[in-house]
Amino acid sequence: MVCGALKFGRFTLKSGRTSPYFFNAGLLSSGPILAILSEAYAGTIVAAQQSSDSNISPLPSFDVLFGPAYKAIPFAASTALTLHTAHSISVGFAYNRKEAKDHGEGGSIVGVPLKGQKVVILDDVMTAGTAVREAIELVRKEGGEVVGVVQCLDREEVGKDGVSSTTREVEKLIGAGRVKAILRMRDLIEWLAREGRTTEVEAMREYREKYGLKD
Ligand code: OMP
Repeated sequence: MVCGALKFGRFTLKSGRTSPYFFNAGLLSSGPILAILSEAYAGTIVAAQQSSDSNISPLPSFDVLFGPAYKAIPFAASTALTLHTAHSISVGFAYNRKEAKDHGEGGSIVGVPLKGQKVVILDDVMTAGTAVREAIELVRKEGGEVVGVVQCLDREEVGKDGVSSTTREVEKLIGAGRVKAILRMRDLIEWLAREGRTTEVEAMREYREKYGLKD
């Protein structure tokens, strides 16, 4: 099913970097795509929990999936559903409002309360790590403990210092081996090469030389 979520051209990213590709997870918006995507998130979580790699501690069991507003909200909800129906794992889900509400129940978090809970942040894309850091701070402010991050796409880039990888930097905040992804930039390049899309592969490799992870 083609939904156009992966585009090639010239894009200015949140980090100010000019990228030859852009992944718009907002277009992953149909029932069939959501079913596949939530199974991919759930499968990534389950595999990380069952990891037998002696160098990396497995992802611990957790209580809540947190989907930062806006794009990750439906993904967190559908993955919580899939974890239950396909893997018999019961977790809650929560997300933030971008505008805090000052009436009714108030606050900026919707869904299960995060206080005292083990939380996995589920998000769409990670580049220089600004978005995921904000989410980590939000969860911590609410009294939750972030035990993992699962991205749909890890662009495998360096962080804001331009030296160490964003993944490493985020793992310094939440623990080694705790940042997972369904897809990485290397998977996109491999897929494009298989499809014979040499122009895109070249552009991606050039970009990776400049901003790709170096450690
Ligand atoms: P960082 O905050 O730099 O990690 O960038 C990640 C965020 O940028 C994502 O949450 C998206 O809002 C946006 N983004 C994409 O959606 N797709 C991309 O391919 C690249 C970006 C981006 O701006 O880096």
